[in-house]
Amino acid sequence: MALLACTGSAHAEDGYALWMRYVPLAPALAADYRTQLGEVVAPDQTPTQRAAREELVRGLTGLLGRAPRMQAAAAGDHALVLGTPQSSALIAPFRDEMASLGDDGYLLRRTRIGGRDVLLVAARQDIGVLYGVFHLLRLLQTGASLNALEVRESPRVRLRVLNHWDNLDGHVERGYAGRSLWDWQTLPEWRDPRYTDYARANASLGINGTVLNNVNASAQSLAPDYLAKAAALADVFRPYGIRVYLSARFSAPIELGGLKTADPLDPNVQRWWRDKADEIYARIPDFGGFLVKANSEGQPGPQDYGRTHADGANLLADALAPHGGVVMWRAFVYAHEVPADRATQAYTEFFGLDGAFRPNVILQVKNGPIDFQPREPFHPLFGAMPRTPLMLEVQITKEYLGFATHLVYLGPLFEEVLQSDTRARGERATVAQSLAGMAGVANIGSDRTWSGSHFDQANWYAFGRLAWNPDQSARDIAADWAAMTFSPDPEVVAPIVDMMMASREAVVNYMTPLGLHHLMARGHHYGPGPWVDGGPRADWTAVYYHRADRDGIGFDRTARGSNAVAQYAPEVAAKYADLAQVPEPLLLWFHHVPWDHRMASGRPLWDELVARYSLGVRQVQAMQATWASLAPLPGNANASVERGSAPLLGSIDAQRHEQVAAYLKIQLREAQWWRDASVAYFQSISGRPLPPGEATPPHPLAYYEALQYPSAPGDGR
Ligand code: GCW
Repeated sequence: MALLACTGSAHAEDGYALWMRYVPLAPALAADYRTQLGEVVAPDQTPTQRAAREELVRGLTGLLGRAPRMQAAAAGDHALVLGTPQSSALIAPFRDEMASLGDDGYLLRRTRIGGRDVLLVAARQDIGVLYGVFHLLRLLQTGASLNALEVRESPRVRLRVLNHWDNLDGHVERGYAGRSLWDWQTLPEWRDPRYTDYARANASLGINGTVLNNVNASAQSLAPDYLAKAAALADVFRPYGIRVYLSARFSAPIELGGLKTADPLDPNVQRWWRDKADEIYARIPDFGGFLVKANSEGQPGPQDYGRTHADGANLLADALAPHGGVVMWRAFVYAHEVPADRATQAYTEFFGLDGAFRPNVILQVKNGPIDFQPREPFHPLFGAMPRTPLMLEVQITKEYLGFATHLVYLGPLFEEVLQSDTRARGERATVAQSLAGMAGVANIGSDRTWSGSHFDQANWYAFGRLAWNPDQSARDIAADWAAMTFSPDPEVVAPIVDMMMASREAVVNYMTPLGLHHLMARGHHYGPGPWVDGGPRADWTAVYYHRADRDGIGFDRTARGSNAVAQYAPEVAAKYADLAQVPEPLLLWFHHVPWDHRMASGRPLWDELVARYSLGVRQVQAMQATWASLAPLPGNANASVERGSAPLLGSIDAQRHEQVAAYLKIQLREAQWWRDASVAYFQSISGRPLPPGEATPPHPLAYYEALQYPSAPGDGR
């Protein structure tokens, strides 16, 4: 309802509707679907049943041009039947064959019942029916055939969770999409309809959990007044299968409880957490549990008391266990007091704790060993903790990938880590195979587009789809998204998908090619800062990571250097440690390499590095050209807005086309800035001439070094 209200003609294509636009399909297709679907038989006794039914009505009305006929029982020749064995007599006969679907799975099937042509959206639980409705709507939105439809789906990953790094004052740490979506001031009384649309969007992907507050947590989030607010959000999300979780500050027993310690072995501390858990469950009976960042980047934790991470996690796990809650304990732990290579620290800290955690603890591990860089190798903890459930944490918000203004589709990045073969126990074992959960640091805020840009919606979308099934292809997901978000016309989808698929490599090239990492400006991470040195901690500087000198560049993580390679399974370690075998995209992650090292292209490393930076800029220009080819045809855009329908062949509506084009201009300017500043800096170190044909940066290095952006968005604080 809220969505319809908000997407009247005035806002027809402002991005608010996400991939759930439900604009009219081509008339012939719509007519065909109308006949095939016939009347709708759907229960409406529970909130989730009503959510499924309403979504279906909203979707069919929009896509097919008129509201479906709702019936109590199938009467006509064709019917679309929704339900579970409990809610529908028509579905009950399918009970046995749905046994293996699990609680969240569903079945879409074209079949005949009592002489009628029926399309079933069937599941064991109401939530599966809602997921099935979204799947069916996706098929219609992408123009798929419903003939002989037979889809069985169950999620491969149990916990599919967004992490909001939202502070209670509305600031979103590393957020580039406006302020926090949660209006703590007006909760719990006012339940903004936007919360419902947020839940719909997540349910459309199968996302089933949300951590409301920043991992750099305020203890205040656990205070009674904030729990009442969180409970109101939980009420809104519940029909959509989304559980609420909270980030817990480890020292909350001191700050809220007035205790003298937060020592996990102290009986008073244990009692405090048990009482707190009881209090939370009294308000939120299906509360998901806690997410914890401890003893990392200044956060309190068990090590403050000489205890281990397992002691800390188990403390909270014991408090939650009687209620069925879980602890998602983050492995993003490093300390600058420790002289070891930062890339090795999480593994060193945790791998010895395998088997020491309670069953309801899940270790949440970032995709790579440093920090959400444009490219990292997979984290060595994957495959190394057979007795501990692991969650993969990825960053949907683009802290290190150009914020919301750079068009970077993260599907290929997520896919790359998910398909990485850890060679655990010497056999093929991808990261995707063993996941207990996937967490995505959300890019969602108060911006009208939700995600800060139209294309950043694709990253939320891809995260959700991959969390459901981590073996899906990023390209296929992009194609679905583009069809639903812009137009199912193949002449629109194909170029957009190509552009999206190339975009991740482009950003790697113009920011951190060939395995370089963490070269962003200090603090806010906006723009290039390869010269960043000094300050409070070495592992927050760029020079710590690139180690460029007169002779060469790169971080030696072989046995001659930090030996981080030894944290991988032997086969993987051998590959990464060998200059002849290491994949070129990870070369400078693992090796310090002379400037004249011969690359696959035949060029010396120095020339290749400069060429990569320039290539990145050209790749953005190519995206611009593709986008320009999709410009609205004269007269078309307005017509489509007025009709509220899809744009005509080969074009995008003017409103969104214009904003994307403007953002691509920003991206090109900044890609050029990255290239010029980086080339100027590395040339000052290598002392080598630019390869023939490479333009000299327009400014001296000092100019780039002097640029300051104290008000860049999203900073941590
Ligand atoms: O990427 C870094 C960010 C911090 C963040 C931290 C983390 C929430 O720069 O802002 O803090 O990671 O993941 O804990």
